[in-house]
Amino acid sequence: MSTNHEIASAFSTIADLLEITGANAFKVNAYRKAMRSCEDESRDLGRLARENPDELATIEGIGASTKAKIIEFATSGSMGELEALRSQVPPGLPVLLTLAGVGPKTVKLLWDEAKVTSIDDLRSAIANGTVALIPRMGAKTVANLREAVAAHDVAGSRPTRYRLGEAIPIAEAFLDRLRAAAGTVRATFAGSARRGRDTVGDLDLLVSTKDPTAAKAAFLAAPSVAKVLVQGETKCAVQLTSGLQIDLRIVEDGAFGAALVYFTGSKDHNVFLRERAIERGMRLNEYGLFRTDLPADGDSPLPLVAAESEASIYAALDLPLWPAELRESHGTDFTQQPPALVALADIKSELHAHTTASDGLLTISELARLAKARGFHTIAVTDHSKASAQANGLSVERLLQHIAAIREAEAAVGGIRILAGSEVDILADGRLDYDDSILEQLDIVVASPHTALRQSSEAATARLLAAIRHPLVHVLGHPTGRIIHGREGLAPDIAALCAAAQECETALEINCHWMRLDLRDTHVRAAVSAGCLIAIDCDIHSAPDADNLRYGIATARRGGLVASHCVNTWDAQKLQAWLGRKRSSRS
Ligand code: DGT
Ligand code: CA
Ligand code: CA
Ligand code: ZN
Repeated sequence: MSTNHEIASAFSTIADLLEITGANAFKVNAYRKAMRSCEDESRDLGRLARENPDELATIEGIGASTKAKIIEFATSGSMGELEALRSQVPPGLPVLLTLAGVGPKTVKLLWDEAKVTSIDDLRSAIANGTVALIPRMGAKTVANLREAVAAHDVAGSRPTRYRLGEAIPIAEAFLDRLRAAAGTVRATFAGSARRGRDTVGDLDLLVSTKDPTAAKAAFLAAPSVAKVLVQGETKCAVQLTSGLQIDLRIVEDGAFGAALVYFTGSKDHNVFLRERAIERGMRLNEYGLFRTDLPADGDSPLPLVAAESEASIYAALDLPLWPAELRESHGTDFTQQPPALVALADIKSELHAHTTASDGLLTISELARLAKARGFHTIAVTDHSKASAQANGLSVERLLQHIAAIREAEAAVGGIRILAGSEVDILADGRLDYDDSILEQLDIVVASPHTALRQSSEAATARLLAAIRHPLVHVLGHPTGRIIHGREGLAPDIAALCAAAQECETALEINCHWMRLDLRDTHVRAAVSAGCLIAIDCDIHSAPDADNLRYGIATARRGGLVASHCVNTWDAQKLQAWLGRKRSSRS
């Protein structure tokens, strides 16, 4: 996956540098499109380029020229065009692009008109007033630049995106404030957070109200606000002490649906919707969908077609209402009916949880009661295996005692099936951490990689394939071991894993913890198209971990997962039958 990310970022930089050096927009857009395709691709592009280069041309958004560059990168580790473009601009110039809200257009203007080629240059050009004198440079842009330089000086290298599970609780807290304000009708979050991306650049909130002043006041007065960036009648923005930015739009309730469509995005999806509107003689913007094809009548406003709800707008565009998580640009045909995506309420079991026996905080009974309170029919106790010594992994002897304790707890708690399981380490060479004779005694086996997470893609593929094909393994836990903003994790051949998992009826896990979200969305998409089973599990170590389910669901939905392929949605009987098929020697 890191190769894909490297190629995507090379394309992104090429696009930026082309724009700065004044190349035509068509070429710039082609690189941006290729960049998104590379980010979305679940197969490793480096491997594909080396082993099956013709396949590259079949990827939506990859043309002859970008295909050649992927091959060049895969074989040489660099791209000649990128190096050439870099040599055409001063070395400090690309750094300006890392400033918040500063894009290539502004950088080009600063360079052309004020000879600004570094952040230091920019700081002094702002201070001595040169920047304000640049033609086509508005006062607002100058203010933004000043903010951005100041933020850069304070924050240095803070990660620029926030993890979903860090951002959503903040969004909810702000929405609570807005809902409590006088006059509020509806309040929700939009943007990438609503689309369920694993990280968000900023939060986008939307409120409809009869009292905009009250909504604005409630928003700006939140204690975590460090700085007010914008405070207009319909538009506010703040930066929190954590650095996270929140944008707020205040609208009349009649236009809530139009605003929600617009601010949910993605930008590409919005472009698609607007073009669709134009084809039908209409115009779509954040205020509504309007007719434009009626005879002009002086200055009277365009007739409104729809604005109040998302459903009314999609319907008027002759489209099914697409779930926010799928409003991305994967070459989706939005005129087709979307899949009936898995939802939070479909989940009926948790198959990956730890207790005080290894590194969890809950006893078996506490865990079982928690699962019962959530309406689950089954909870699996899957403590760590012996190789995970740092997590107090269980020796064979302790595991056998633990199984007995689980049976006792099941009888004592009542009303919920407690599976005796283990999260067994997949050792670096693909062997499992317990012998088969031990694994056979467990109701469920989750096999996960915890160590050697920097091994080669080839070694990782072989290692994980061995676990998937192991006849006693039910679930492959957090398959890559990535930690968002922490470590890349393994980069296995996802297509090969999916093919084997499908064949062996081994479920691939979406680990719901917001630091993991592993499988990630693109991997889920590959798994869904291969027809794999998916487990959506919270990897519970303490009670609040169970609340991470929503992030795993969001990831599953981004991958197009339907309930029938998610083992956690099955009733007890169907789940038991699947678990039992991998224990046929005992039944
Ligand atoms: P992020 O914040 O980087 O994780 O991603 P988003 O998708 O939340 O992007 P953001 O916050 O810049 O804008 C929120 C939504 O507003 C975006 O998904 C679509 C809409 N939007 C913002 N700017 C534009 C634009 O220039 N054109 C169009 N068509 N839509 C825009
Ligand atoms: Ca956003
Ligand atoms: Ca935003
Ligand atoms: Zn684990």
